[in-house]
Amino acid sequence: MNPHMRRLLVFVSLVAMVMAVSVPVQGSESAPPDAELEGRPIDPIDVGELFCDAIDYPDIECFASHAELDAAIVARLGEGLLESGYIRAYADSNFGGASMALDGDISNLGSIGWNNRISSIRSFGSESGTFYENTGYGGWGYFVCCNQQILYVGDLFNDQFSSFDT
Ligand SMILES: [Ca+2]
Ligand SMILES: [Ca+2]
Repeated sequence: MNPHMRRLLVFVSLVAMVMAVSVPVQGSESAPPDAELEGRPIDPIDVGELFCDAIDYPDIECFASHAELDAAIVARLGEGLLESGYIRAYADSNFGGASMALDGDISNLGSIGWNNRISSIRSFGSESGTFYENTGYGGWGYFVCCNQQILYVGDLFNDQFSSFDT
């Protein structure tokens, strides 16, 4: 390879590196999830098996039971609960199984062990949000609002949600 050609190749690879750094990657706008169970760090995938407060996603605080999660949310939101509101998603129908409190965008529920698992939902206060068929808010949306108590999302939507936004 002659020196001129080598300089050209170095230039082309530098341009490629700069472009790779400056072009934003779709869906990477948020930090990776950071989950804890009673103060100790856990694998974010395990969030799907627990009872977690993901209101401050990507920071997630998990508990071993519904009762502990309920107490933690009341302690956080207190009297302001009805005004601020939040969404609660459950793995099983009738508000059963693992559950998670939500109040912000999550572009990939699979990153926290919740892909295609939600079967029932409650909205507290005036909170509204949309669950989507695909990650990155793609496919159809399932809108939830305003103190709705959805004991079962229905056969069409059961175990289908892959992302969420408010
Ligand atoms: Ca389910
Ligand atoms: Ca899905």
